Amino acid sequence: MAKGPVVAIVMGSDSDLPVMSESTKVLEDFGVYYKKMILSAHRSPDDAAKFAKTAAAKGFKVIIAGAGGAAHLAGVIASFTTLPVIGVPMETKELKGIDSLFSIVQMPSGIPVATVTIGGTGAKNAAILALEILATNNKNLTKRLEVFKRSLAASVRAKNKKL
Ligand code: RP5
Repeated sequence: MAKGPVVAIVMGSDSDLPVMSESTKVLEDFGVYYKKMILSAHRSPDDAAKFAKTAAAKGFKVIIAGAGGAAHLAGVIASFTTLPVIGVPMETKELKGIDSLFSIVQMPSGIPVATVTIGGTGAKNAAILALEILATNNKNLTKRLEVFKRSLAASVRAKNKKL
């Protein structure tokens, strides 16, 4: 794995940080370098575009983008890069994150964003998906993901045994 950060975790606001820390926890567990940034498609669009245009040249391999409400960050970033972009819809007070989910998932033909579920589970799964993308080129990471999947099966079996 490269020494610099290979996963970029971007979010629309510092209010997204508690949810997006579910992504950082997973990457830290796997020892994968990441960089987190606050960038807004609406409040700092020039900075978001600049980041997206230069991300590949900086060595990033995958981008995770979390945003809520009219959540355009992942889509705007995807429009400026060929790197895979994973979108995490934030839960919102008014519409419970359905607004964020629909904003992220309904991309036009040609500009995909891999959209995960709303909230913390989505942020966690976004990191696992990022690891799976990186693992296509990294046998060591593949093995560690296999161990992780076996641990999930073991935990289900343990719960079943307890019933
Ligand atoms: C979005 O608006 C952010 O991603 C955040 O989820 C939401 C609310 O932002 P704040 O008003 O808390 O800064 O752009």
